[in-house]
Amino acid sequence: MSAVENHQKHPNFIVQLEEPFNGSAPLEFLVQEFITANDLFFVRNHGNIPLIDVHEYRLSVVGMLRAPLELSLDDLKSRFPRVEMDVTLQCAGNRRDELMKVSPIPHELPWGAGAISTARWAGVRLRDVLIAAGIERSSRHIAFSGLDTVSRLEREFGFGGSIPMDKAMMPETLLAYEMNGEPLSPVHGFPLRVMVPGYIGARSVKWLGQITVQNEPSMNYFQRRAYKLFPPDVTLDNVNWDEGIMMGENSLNAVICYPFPGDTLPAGEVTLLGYAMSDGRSMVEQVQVSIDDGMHWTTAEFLSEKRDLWTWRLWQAKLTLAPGAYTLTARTRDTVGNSQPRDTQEVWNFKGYGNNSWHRIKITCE
Ligand SMILES: Nc1nc2c(c(=O)[nH]1)N[C@H]1C(S)=C(S)[C@@H](COP(=O)(O)O)O[C@H]1N2
Ligand SMILES: [Mo]
Repeated sequence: MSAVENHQKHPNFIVQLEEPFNGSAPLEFLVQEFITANDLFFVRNHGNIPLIDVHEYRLSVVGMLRAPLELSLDDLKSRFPRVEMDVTLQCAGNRRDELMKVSPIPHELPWGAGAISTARWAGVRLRDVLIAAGIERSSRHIAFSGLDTVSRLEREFGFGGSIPMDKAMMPETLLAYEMNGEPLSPVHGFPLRVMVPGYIGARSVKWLGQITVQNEPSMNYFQRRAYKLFPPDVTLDNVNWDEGIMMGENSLNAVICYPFPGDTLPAGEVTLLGYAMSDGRSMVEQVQVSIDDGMHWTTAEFLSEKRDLWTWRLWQAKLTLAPGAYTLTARTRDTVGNSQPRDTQEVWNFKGYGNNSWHRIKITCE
């Protein structure tokens, strides 16, 4: 069986890496539906895919709590109300390939713009579990660790990270056991994962084994070293890992999914398709496209009415193009008027995270 079949993915799924398994849908598949089908949902793994026996499975909730808990999946389902929510998950490495053209980014996966997908998640609210465990309101961070095995710095441990207590107590932050009406598949974190809407994907820890309430951010490699933002002059050779900003919220982003870079299309009316994603603080208000690098803009039309902080908005824009070569540019604005950085150079960082510069693709019309 191929890796794609083995992990229940679509025949057109693009495998970034087989071991550990990483991949994403072709962009034209991604913008077909508001909800991404499970077999097209991107996969980002740093280690193995643990096969967990749900009967043996226990989630431990420990740390600064009056009543630490050990919960089976059935305990979670029966003790806490079920909630369903549409959430778009975006990897911090989405659009890294454009940063790599500015300057090399060694040891990282060259994600295109497909490291983003949307699902309807079902699970319980993290806050309900923390309250049942007697959380102390003065505690500051909620740390998660996964039951997978990752090797870094000659050590083996589970992938982990943390979020601030305030975010953990928000009603949108879930412990999810279902994705689009099905139990999580092994690659997406069976039997339980965290779902932190509005935050980089890395905080949505899969195969969740432990939740720890503490005063400091997680000591896990993926909180302390990876997923930090550094200025452009910092490289692997001069980095001080104690500096850098731990990433939390996403950045406002817009992408053209159709046409594709390098396409040759008949001149005349061309319909662009794409997505726009909020930063988790204010909603996407408008998407615009330009053929003259931002001198003039055409406003795109949203393909659905739904507008919230946690999901993408799919859009289309019709342009009439005479024969010639074009650079198509897209950008979005949110309800408070924030927009995106104009140039990729501005956002370049040696780990290649958070690229939300204006998306540009080159096409030709004949
Ligand atoms: N345990 C564990 N959780 C994890 C990861 C991982 O490697 N191990 N990858 C993280 C990253 S970087 C992202 S972007 C999302 C991807 O979730 P998905 O594979 O369901 O798309 O899972 C996050 N949770
Ligand atoms: Mo990620």
